Amino acid sequence: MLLWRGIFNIVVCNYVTYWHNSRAKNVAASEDRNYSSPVATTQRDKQFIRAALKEAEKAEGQTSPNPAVGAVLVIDNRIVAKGHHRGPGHEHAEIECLRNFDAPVPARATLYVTLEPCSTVGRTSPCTDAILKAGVRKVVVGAVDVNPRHSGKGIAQLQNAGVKVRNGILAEECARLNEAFNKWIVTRRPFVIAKCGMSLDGRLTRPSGEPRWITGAPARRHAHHLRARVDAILVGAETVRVDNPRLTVRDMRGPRQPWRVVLTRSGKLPRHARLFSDRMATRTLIYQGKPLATVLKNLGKRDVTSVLIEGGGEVLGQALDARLIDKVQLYLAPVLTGGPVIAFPGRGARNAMNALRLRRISYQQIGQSVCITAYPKVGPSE
Ligand code: AOF
Ligand code: ZN
Repeated sequence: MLLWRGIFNIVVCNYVTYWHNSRAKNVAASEDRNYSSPVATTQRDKQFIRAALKEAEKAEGQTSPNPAVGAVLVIDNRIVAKGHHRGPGHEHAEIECLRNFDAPVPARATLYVTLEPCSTVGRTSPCTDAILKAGVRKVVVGAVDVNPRHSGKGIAQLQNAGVKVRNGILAEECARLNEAFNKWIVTRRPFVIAKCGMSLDGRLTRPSGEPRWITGAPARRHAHHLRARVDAILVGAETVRVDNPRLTVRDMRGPRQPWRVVLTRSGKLPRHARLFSDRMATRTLIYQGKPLATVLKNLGKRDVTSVLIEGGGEVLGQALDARLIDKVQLYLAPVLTGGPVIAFPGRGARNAMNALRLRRISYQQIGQSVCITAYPKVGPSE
């Protein structure tokens, strides 16, 4: 699995790099005569792709299994229309943007879009056709769509029809916005986030008789926001027995309730637990006696593009041992509990060389806790 994910990342990264390099030549060739200089063009492109990203973020976490995409139409350095994709079956960002403009598009207009326009019929018809039909002559793209159905084809189609295309503007930011979609659409496996609140000594619970929370309210609120962005939240049976969690999305914009997934070996689960008896009970799935990898594969088939593992330790340990984690979001509270309930037990790494190393690490203080987000390194050479 690790090897496969390594290959996936290398293929995608190399492909994107190759694409950017080959586009770089076209960028110079396709400069509009009116543009002052390549540096000014890039600055302006970044500025408007940033505006398109802001549009895309409006529906972040609500478009699954589609990506979040934003677009702006610019005439004479002014944004004249905006649009974003709202989810499956809804219009794509470019179409919404052009519809919002609602007038003939002059040849000097430029369409900025965070993701390469699609080129084949899906739930909606191809954006490339609509762009050409609208008379758009210049398109600036953030990231290539890694969806094999479109990847590179949309840009090629536009160029073949004489449209000037610049690509790879803020590509990393644009791709990061859809990190879950980008994995799922290529592998059909969900993007896995391991989340937990722990003591400084890596424990998940406090001594019995004390409040069960390790981290403070601000950190818990912060963590809660993650739920609104994923397609499924996964916990082990012991967490259901001990904590009786709701795993719902509360106090947030957008009504989407992620699947609630329970892993159990014995099948012995409290029937009256909230997950099985509240008004969201139909959003709970139970997997009995299945390895985590099999569960994830099955969830991927159900169009689950992202899974948040919320514990307990046993499931987190399994995910670590099987190298199924794509991102960690850990909250460390300034407390030392000691005791046996550790955050990632499992078999553990055989030696330091085999430990899961992290990269792109960010540290954020939230209340008295520190939130660490990071991504596993995919190969020994990184
Ligand atoms: C775009 N603009 O705003 C989005 C795109 O089933 P459909 O027709 O909605 O197509 C979904 C695919 O289109 C999706 O997997 C992704 O590759 C692309 N998404 N493309 O031009 C958009 N959301
Ligand atoms: Zn499209």
